[in-house]
Amino acid sequence: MKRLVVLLPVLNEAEGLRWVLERIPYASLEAEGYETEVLVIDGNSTDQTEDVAAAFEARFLPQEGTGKGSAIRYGFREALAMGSEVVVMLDADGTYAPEEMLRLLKPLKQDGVVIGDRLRGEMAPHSMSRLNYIGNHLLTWLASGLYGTATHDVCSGYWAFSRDAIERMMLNSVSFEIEAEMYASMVHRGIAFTYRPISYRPRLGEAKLGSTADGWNILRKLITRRFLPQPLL
Ligand SMILES: Nc1nc2c(ncn2[C@@H]2O[C@H](COP(=O)(O)OP(=O)(O)O)[C@@H](O)[C@H]2O)c(=O)[nH]1
Ligand SMILES: [Mg+2]
Repeated sequence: MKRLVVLLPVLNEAEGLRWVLERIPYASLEAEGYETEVLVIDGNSTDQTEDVAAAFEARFLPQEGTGKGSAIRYGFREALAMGSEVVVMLDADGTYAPEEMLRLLKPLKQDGVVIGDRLRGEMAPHSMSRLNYIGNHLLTWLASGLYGTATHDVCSGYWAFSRDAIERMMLNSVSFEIEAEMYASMVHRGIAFTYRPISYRPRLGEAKLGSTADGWNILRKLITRRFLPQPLL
């Protein structure tokens, strides 16, 4: 059996987290040879998020400070310490279907990464605002141009990683620029990645991403990492 950690970053996501935890396809994962553990990294939620994690017996760790990027980096360190061979990360807000994780796991290679592609997948009505839709396409197009290696969806929040890829990526993102930085790091480090279409639906609960400011932050990260391939530390 291969050890799989499902990594869920959460901030006041009680409703979405319940939705996700109810849908993790344990039986199909086991049939594919995975032994699955769920790791919830919390940005100090003030709602019932922790109770939901406890009800499903998921491992729950509060992060220091806040930020999705910091949460993911912390989650990677913990997942490696837990001996995981594969990590799947997805937002716990009801936008990404846990049932679809096998679409990412099946093509995953020993040292590669597979990313869920919302832009060529099945997007439910009202799952993305018009501004967000344009922003996602624009950032994806700019990223491909800047790095000379096509990305299909640079801000996707649904990824499957081999242990080897996690160990090789060099990251310091604090917030929502983490996915852009992972893309940049994969290009620079020669980590093989591929895309698979996934569905995307409207989130449950309240959005944490303030689209314009975060969009600029993502663009800045793409430009910085183009010329400064890794964090200075
Ligand atoms: N641990 C942690 N998770 C966060 C933080 N901010 C957002 N998240 C989680 O990251 C995921 C993506 O956030 P979301 O608001 O949906 O942003 P969007 O999908 O990029 O619009 C959700 O599961 C959030 O609960 C944070 O500061 N810390
Ligand atoms: Mg979301």
